[in-house]
Amino acid sequence: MNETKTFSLDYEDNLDIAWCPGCGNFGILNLLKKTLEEIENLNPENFVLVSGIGQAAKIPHYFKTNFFNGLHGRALPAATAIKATRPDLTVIAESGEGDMYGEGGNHFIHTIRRNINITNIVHDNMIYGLTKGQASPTTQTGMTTPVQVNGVILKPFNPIAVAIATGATFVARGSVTDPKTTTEIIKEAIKHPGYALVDIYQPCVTFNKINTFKWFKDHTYKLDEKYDYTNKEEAIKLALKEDEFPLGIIYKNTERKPFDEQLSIYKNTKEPLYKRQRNLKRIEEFINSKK
Ligand SMILES: Cc1ncc(C[n+]2csc(CCOP(=O)(O)OP(=O)(O)O)c2C)c(N)n1
Ligand code: SF4
Repeated sequence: MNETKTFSLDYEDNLDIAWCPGCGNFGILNLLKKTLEEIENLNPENFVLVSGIGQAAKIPHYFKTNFFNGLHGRALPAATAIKATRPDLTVIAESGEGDMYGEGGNHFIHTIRRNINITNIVHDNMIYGLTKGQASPTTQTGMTTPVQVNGVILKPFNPIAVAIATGATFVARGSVTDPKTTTEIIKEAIKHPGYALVDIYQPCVTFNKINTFKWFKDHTYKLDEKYDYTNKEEAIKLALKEDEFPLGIIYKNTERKPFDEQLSIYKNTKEPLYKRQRNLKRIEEFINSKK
């Protein structure tokens, strides 16, 4: 293994981690570190973690690597910009489901449409944890919260079905109740040449007393090895099931080219923009041509 790797819990002893004991975020943090350590040729130097705002969005603070904290819901546009200027970097956009599907819902759809070559990890605890337990887009119908005192009246947002229907090229679900499967999924998602969604179930032990660790264990199952994730119709059918939820790669398609491969700026050379020589004469000519 490469000596320069430092995706370890190096900072943990010195930091007061702001998550409740037992929070599912710890499980995702630990498995992500382990997963990144195991990926060949991946180092903190060629990796960026991008998040928004929330409990899940604090994940880069406990991680020794490059990171960028966007505004609430803005992890994906920031990740897109990084990837467009530095296609040589491995980029993970990671946040809570409120951040990605609520405040960032519009970006979720359009990042999928563009097929940006990033991995989008969503910590799905079915609640707004940071702001003390209001309903999030994936909160179940009927659940009472300090704001939805008569129970949530909306049907939950289905990220898996929306992602497949919008043209996502890699759609998967993990859960902290099954770290092994989730680790395998993340490795495949990072390798995937295009946008990869990994929605990960995690309990919020403080504000969501319904979707507990046991609930996620009881309502999920691992997809059979024979399952054909290239069959879009079957994947949609599976995504629409609302009683139990499959863990694994639900849909994958490698036919669509990722966004940065289609940008004309990278047509003749893959060299990232920051390394290229500025041609001041050509810039001047361009400006003059617009006068
Ligand atoms: C534009 C904007 N709206 C609302 C907020 C308040 N806010 C901060 S975090 C958050 C919810 C985060 O929930 P989620 O993304 O599910 O993450 P969790 O805290 O559960 O990990 C909200 C509503 C904000 N910071 N900015
Ligand atoms: S409130 Fe919920 S999401 Fe936030 S740290 Fe505590 S358990 Fe985790």
